[in-house]
Amino acid sequence: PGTKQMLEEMGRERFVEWLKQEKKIQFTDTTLRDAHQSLLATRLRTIDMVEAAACFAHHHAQTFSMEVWGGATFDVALRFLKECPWQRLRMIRQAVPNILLQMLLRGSNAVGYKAYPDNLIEKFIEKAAEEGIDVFRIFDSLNYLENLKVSIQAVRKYTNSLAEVAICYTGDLQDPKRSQKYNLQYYIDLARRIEEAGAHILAIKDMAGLLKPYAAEMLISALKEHISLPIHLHTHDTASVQSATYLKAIDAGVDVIDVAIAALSGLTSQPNFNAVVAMLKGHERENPYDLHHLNKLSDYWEAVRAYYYPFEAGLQAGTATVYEHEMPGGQYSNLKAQAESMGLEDSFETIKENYRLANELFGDIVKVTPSSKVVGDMAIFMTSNGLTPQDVMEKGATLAFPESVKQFFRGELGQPYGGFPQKLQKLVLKGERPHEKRPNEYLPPLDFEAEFEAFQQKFGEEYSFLDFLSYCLYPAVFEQYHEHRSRYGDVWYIPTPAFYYGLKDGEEILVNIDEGKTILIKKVGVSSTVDEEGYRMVSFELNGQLRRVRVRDEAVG
Ligand code: PYR
Repeated sequence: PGTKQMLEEMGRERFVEWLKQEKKIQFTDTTLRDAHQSLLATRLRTIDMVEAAACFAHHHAQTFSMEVWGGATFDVALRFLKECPWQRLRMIRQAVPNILLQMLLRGSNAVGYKAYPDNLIEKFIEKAAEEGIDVFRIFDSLNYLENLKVSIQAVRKYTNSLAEVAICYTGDLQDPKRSQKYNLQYYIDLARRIEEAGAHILAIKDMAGLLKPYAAEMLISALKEHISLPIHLHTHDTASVQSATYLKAIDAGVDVIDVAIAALSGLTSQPNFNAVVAMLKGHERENPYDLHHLNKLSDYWEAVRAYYYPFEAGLQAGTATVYEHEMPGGQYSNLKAQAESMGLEDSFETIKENYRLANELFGDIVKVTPSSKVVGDMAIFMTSNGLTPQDVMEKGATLAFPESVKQFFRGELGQPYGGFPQKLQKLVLKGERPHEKRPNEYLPPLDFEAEFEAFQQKFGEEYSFLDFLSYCLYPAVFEQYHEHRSRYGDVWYIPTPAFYYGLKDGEEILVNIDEGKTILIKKVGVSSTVDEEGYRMVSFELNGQLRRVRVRDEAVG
């Protein structure tokens, strides 16, 4: 049996005991979530995932879990791919009946960027578990435990799934200066409090790839000594030494590690699954895998990755500058794109340096979604206005700080460890009073019955309660998704090259529109003229029959 059946049969407590005493190192495959979030701007489409997921689950059934949902994938599915994230989860669950499915949950921010009402967080967790999530990896972008408690309790109370609670790793345990604030004692104390709060598993979330091999040995050994939870290690291979970190962590007793299939691994993604399996050959904790088959799966992903080339993050080789700026793997490419869109592409080196300086100004905070965006926005603000940290402190009273910076200092993300730097907080807030409690406490609960009814009246009864939850998290994005869907119907089954680049004249594609139902589309051509309303006629053959449709030419104003 796979881990899914084991959890169901054993129940949570016995399953956790099994995991702790299991000698073989356990693997989480992140290919369908963090790997493409960190390499391809989260753009991987469901159609490219499902068969590969089934094939992986069939051939590598000893895998601990597959991370397939949450983080940025929820937003991107609706916003850019015009896909329903819940449908994706359901399809993956069908394809993977045997392995635990895992998601990344941003605690009080769910899968968004701001705090939501507690009862929305609880309902989201309950429904995500019903639709297939077995492991909730819950983190807070400031390691603020108060922001995690509602999620931990919801997993325990409303589901049979596992609450895996993450400590975000930052700084450098080996550097006396960088470990003044985030030292071994900090991590041990936080881990103890996480254990007391009811976590089933502890995750170390090294979102920027800062945990070097000897620091990992130090950290995992200390945690194993002080807490009794199984430990799951997550990292990004930005500097390209993280397989060594895994080896040291495995020797120190870590229970599970995160890896991605070779073709979607490395650099800002997770370490290479295939290579880590090969590295552990002969190790006393080896968990044997069919490496040849993992390599074949990687060939599939290499071919699929080519469809997504416009979204490539562009990093060519490992970079140790990450130890200076500490930018998370998923942020690097986004910040670069943000800089380019503002005409600052030549200033990216300055932005990275300002990122480091902004973090210092903020009192050295944990940087991961959404706190990393605050630091990124401040770095861009400093760069575009030519401000040094000294300028910020001297002219702060007259500066219009970015909105995300104001939200941070108002306490809308929670309370940073060690508190806010008070002088800067006053300069940013200009007399406004900050929150002192967790941000969700200020939000009234949702009235699900009344609001779901209003939602269906607005969008139609074909939308379910799950769609309603998408709407609650992302109202404007959902509205655009609905508009797109009203015009074009479901688009998830369009093959990716056709979805992103359209068809060439004469090109034919086979589309699976439903189980066992296939249509053949051949593009014939497009009229050379645009009518007075800005439309062109597109001719195509549908299963051999000539059809014509009027399509708006978006290039015409
Ligand atoms: C996310 O929140 O999306 C991360 O990957 C940290």
